[in-house]
Amino acid sequence: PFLYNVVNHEDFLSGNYFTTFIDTSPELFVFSQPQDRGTKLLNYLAEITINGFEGLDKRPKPSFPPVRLPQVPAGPLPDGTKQILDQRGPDGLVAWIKEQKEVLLTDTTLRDAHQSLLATRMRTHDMVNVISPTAHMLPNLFSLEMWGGATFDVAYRFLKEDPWQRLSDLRKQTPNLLFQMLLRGSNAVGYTSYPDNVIRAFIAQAAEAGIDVFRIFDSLNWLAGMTVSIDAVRRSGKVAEVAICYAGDILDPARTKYDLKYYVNMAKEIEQAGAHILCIKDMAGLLKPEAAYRLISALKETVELPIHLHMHDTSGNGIYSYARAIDAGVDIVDTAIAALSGMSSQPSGNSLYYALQGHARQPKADIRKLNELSHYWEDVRAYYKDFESSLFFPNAEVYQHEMPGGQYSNLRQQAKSLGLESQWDKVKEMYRQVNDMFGDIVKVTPSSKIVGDMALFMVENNLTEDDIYEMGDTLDFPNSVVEFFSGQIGQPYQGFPKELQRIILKGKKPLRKRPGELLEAANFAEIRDTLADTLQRPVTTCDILAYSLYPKVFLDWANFVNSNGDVSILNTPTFFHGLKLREEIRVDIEEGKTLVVKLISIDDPLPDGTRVVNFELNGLPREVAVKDKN
Ligand code: 3PY
Ligand code: ZN
Repeated sequence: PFLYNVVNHEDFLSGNYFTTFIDTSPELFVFSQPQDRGTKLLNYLAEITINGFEGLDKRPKPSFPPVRLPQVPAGPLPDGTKQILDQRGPDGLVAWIKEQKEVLLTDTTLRDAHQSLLATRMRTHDMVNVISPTAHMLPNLFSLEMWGGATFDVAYRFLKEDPWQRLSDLRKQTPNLLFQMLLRGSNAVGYTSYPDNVIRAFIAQAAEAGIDVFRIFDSLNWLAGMTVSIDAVRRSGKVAEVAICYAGDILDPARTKYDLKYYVNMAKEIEQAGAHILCIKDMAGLLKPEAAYRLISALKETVELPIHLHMHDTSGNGIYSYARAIDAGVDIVDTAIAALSGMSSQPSGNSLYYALQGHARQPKADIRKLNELSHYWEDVRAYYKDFESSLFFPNAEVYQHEMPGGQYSNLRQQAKSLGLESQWDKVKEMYRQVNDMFGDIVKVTPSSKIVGDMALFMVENNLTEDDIYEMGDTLDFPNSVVEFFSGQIGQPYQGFPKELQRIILKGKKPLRKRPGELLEAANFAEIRDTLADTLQRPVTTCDILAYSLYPKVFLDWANFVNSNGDVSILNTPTFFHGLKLREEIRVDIEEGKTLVVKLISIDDPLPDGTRVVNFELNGLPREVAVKDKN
């Protein structure tokens, strides 16, 4: 009504007014239909109750005991690293890190842990419920890694929620801890190269929305793929943590490509490029304990930067490698809360705490609180049983296949969908063989996916390495492989294997430049216009950026929201399984506004397969018709 008063006012209509806010805010004039959030929510609940959640086997809604949510401790929220950054800036933060005697911890529970264990399916709802206790109970953390990597597109694509909203909801309740994200350099949070203006705008917006530490990597360890990001992070006043992805094995004299010298040189280049922190990103968990000691020792002698070590615990040796890295002086390590740690996830913070008992660098943490938080995550993890990865035991085979923690279950799923599940051992072997054919490359999103695609292609078509060289001219290689060899995700260290490149490109000339330099800049104004029609609400910069990265994924999500509303407010069992007969739920749609929804009955299908689902919404009967797809 307020807006209508403005636009109907006589002075406004005659142009006799002075506020520039109105002139410069066209979004004030985008009027959406009054939304009936209750109706939209019933649409979703009816659909899920009848047809189940896409991609999940439909089964009766399981019962879960109440989660053990820790109480927020009494007393004010303790200050943390966020205050240090805000008061002293990135350089002040770096100086502070170097003064710490104890090793610092980054907790990855909200990002990499569930990306690696639960196919990235953790919903904002379950994060927000525990964020205030976390902020109170773990004030000594260096940071919370809670955004980026695959969580961005999975939020829109599968969870039907807005990752920017997640960031904002978590930020509000965590004023004391640094928020950290994983940024794939010129691939941002996507799988392909984007124009420089998209990378810059994305970083500026993420910084504005609450990200403090940007862990930047390039999937081929190509520094040129990271320089735009480093510059943009520095301009935003935030912390540029620049990663070297760990590849090869510095303990194996036969693997000369990525030797200690390689890491030392790259660390120097990263320091010169303006990094605040150096990260060793061991995305597969290949850094053996003695290698960790030698690598960190050498880097400590080489650069002034604090060093942050990221590992996955696939082999089960993670804590041992961390302990050796800590002896060598590593400043920060990544751990997850016990209940979401281990295997393809990060080593457990709870275990590391005890592993370093009696050690001068034992991290500052309250172990009882870590355990309480772990109880919460143990209960919540049960909601996501359907997404559990298939890796149930420490698997030292990772030293052979070298697959990143986040890829293992994904590739296995892909193999299954191609009917290759019984040949999984062969796929793993082929993965390593493809790596060697490609010249022993760094394997992390997106380069790891390319190696995986080629391995599946070869197993599916029963091709050997010799076949590729002998009959490659007649083969239709996967798109991602062709893109890789044409230089579209960057240049690998020591270049492409020439013969294979010639075969795969079939005469096409590869790119030698940085792809971002050649891509046409995104036209944000045009995107804003495109989105205005679809969104039925003012278009935000976050929307424009999400669309720039993922046009189709974003539009699908926007259309979903138009029909179903904001489903992130549902509890997780209801989101995945709908309602049981006679079940009643309370849904807080906004502060002080609650919907009470009860499923009364489901009618038999009509001849066209439609069923009427009968609800009570705030005590009043409501019907929704749904096509039964079973
Ligand atoms: C990602 O890019 O999502 C990763 O987690 C890489 O390790
Ligand atoms: Zn990781």
